Amino acid sequence: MSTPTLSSLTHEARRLLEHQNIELPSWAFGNSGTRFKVFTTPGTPRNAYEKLEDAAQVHKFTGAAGKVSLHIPWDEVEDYSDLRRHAENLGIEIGAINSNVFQDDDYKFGSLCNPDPKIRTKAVDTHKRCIDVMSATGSTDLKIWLADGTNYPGQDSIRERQDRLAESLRRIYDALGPDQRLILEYKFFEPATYHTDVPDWGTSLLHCLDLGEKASVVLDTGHHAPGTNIEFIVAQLLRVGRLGAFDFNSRFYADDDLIVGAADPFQLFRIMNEIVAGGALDPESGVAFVLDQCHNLEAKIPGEIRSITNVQEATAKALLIDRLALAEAQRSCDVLSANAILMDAYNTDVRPLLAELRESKGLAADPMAAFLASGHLEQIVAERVGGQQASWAA
Ligand code: PSV
Ligand code: MN
Ligand code: MN
Repeated sequence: MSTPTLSSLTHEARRLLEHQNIELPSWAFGNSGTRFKVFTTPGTPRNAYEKLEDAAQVHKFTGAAGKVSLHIPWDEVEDYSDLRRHAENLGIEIGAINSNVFQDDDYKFGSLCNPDPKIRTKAVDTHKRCIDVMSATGSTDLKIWLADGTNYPGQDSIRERQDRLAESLRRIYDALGPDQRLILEYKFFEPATYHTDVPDWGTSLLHCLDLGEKASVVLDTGHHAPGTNIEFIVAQLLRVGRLGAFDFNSRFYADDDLIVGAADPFQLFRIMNEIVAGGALDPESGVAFVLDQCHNLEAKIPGEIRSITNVQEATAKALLIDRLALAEAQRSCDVLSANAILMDAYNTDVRPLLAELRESKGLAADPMAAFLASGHLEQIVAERVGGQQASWAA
């Protein structure tokens, strides 16, 4: 494929690319690290307000990052309506509210699956508080990731824990407002090592189907065993209308939370191919595209800008696939042609096309260069002292 320009895109493909909106995690802007060390970065935000200000910079220069996920209580503030106003003044919105039921001593043996009913109620109540935060901030998504699981065979009943989970989720689900939904993330390991209570998309989907239409699965790209065909899961969940959100990131070994598209850009392209094929890029599709990353070594705002441009590149390539020719090759079982059509799109340099798209929206062609030249990094280093730690070390 010769180097494509904006006019190489169909009207619909251009519309989808222009309106692509990728949600940023507030915790990407805080200090984070590994279990060995959290390195502090000069200029790190000291509170949720400043995290939103940094997120707004990513949106200002990319035009494609208009929402921010919050994590409660990491982003605890006195007045959530005021935080919402702050976001609106910055030209962004509050996205998913992430519950935290993994940093309290009471949750040593689990939260929603804990054998003790009092602890389960405490965890349910935490989620009800998150629903209040959603109502105050205008957020529509309650995102649940649980650290629940066991380390040893026999430690607890796997089956009873599923029953407790179903009952706890039901209590949370019943507290949702009409325009709010519950999105349930899975992860096959960590911190529990023998079994986790929501290890895979099948378990998450079973609970979501049981709960009702306002429950969907969250697919975090870092939460699978090596070699897992993630695009198959995407296709399967889209088929049944239960892909609620992505947590995008990259992994080399475990749940590394590195910049999306850095470790395996081809995998990201294959995922975006299924997204485009399934019509899920449309903002009305109900699929939220969210980053779940930390920047331990690199600067945080530039790290998020690179992540957005990586997703845009994979998306543009997926939109350039000649779908009519692909369908024809697939129908006639022409294996090599079908594969070549996909690879042709993947091997296309879409950076000039995206630069053109940005300029057509009044943005700089190169968001990274424009941000670095803006002086924002120098300004926050001078103004902010004693930045906040983002998260646990995982
Ligand atoms: C822990 O694995 C985790 O990275 C999950 O992916 C959550 O989405 C995130 O933390 C925030 O709670
Ligand atoms: Mn995640
Ligand atoms: Mn994770």
